[in-house]
Amino acid sequence: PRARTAPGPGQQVPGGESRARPASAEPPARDTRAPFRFDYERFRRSLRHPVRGERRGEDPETRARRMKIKEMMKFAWDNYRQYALGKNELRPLSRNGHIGNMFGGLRGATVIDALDTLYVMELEEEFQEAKQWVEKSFDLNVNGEASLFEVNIRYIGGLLATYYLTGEEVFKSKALELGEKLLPAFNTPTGIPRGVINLGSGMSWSWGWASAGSSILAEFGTLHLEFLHLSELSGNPVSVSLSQVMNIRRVLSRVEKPQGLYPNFLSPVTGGWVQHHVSIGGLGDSFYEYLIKSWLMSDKKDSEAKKMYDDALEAIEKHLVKKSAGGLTYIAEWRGGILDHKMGHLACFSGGMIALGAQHGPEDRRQRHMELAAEITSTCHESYTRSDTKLGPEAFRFDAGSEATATRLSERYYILRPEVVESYMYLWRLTHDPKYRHWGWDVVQALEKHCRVESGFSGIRDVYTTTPTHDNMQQSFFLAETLKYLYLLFCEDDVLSLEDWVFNTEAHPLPINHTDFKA
Ligand code: DMJ
Repeated sequence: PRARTAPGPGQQVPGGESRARPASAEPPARDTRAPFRFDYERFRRSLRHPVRGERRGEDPETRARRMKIKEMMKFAWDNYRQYALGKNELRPLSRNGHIGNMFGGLRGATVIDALDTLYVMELEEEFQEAKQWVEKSFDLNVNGEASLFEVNIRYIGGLLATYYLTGEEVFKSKALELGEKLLPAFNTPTGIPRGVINLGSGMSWSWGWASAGSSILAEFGTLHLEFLHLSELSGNPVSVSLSQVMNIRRVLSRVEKPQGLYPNFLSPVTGGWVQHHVSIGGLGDSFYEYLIKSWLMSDKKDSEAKKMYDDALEAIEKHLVKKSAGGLTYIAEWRGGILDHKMGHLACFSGGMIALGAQHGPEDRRQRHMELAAEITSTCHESYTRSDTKLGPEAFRFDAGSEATATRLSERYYILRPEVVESYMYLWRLTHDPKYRHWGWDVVQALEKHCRVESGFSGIRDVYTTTPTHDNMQQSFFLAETLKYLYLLFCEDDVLSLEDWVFNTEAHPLPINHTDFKA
């Protein structure tokens, strides 16, 4: 084996100061050190548990529930394959495909998002169907406007995870090729990428709806895990993808934070905040998630990420965590110092994140954070139980007499989102309190009753009626996340063990860097 020449995931770029290059600057000089090769076999040997587990001893009911969730996955996949293969998502009522405008001409979002779930659930035939589509039909030579964030978390995340799980080269090479196509988005004066990129021309710009040409915290702050792995697999000792995300980290660690909080909108030109809206839900969410997961993925070496996470959580606890009149703990949003007493469904991932982060630290803090995580998860559970369908709304509020219920017509929908069952899965693994499995099973039954239609699963427009209308969309994250987290909730802890894997924000497992995998 060659001496280690490159930083692994979560470690600093040598020299540490290379900034992403401005649009007008010269391209970075190619690194002249010898390339390395990622040693897949060595990586597999470093895992502490077989990826699909090996423990026995579960009771028949748990097994039956897991099998039921596997059946749901097969049903979702079979219908997608039959009516929409090669499109991005299935429209289960009209039985056709949906392309959408987030993926810049890329197709097969559901295939890529489903791959690792099919693999982990041992749906072998279906996994082979998906793999064949990637080999024969997944075309990266496209020309369209893509969300950098969505392409990264779904496509890059799904391809990387499937490579690590299976060792099949096709997934690695597609991930690397696609990763290269995303790099021009970083050509801004600060190196903070813009949100939209044309995958053909490399031109990038900000979302029209984002204030004053700003970039979104949850978008540029949710690249770190995938880009570190792209760097690790690329064979380039100091890869561009690594220096780009380390630069984002540097900008964020240095910028002044109001009350220690991170607003959601940052200018890619000046590097300053554009608006003081803070949220642990949409627009902010996965930035915080990637801080703690960067530290975990680095095998707890990336202490800068851990400190940023600890400081951010402290500010959140101090300024945003509230208790309702009815005793429910929630995380409010913050608009220039004024609190908005609302939680989005998206914010419900935070129960799992806080529980995961709580595992490491002094005992008193650990206990406080585990309590906070359990309370938030319980509040999110309340948002489900207080609806007629037993599924939760897109947003719920704690004002004007409401307690974990939606007050606006426009916030009553449920689009098969995963965040609540994601928190159940983490809380189950970290506490083994059986209530989390009970709550998860309630969700399975509600999905079957209200979202399962003849040809797939559909979101619903109103969770507060027992006869909801369907939105005719089977979101790809339903297969990547919702069904995967539900399945894992009824697995033994060694299936995709938290000792070996961190889940990206689309639930794609990426390995913890226990050792040096260079050949
Ligand atoms: C997913 O694509 C990811 O979890 C993302 O971080 C947030 N939204 C959806 C699911 O709700």
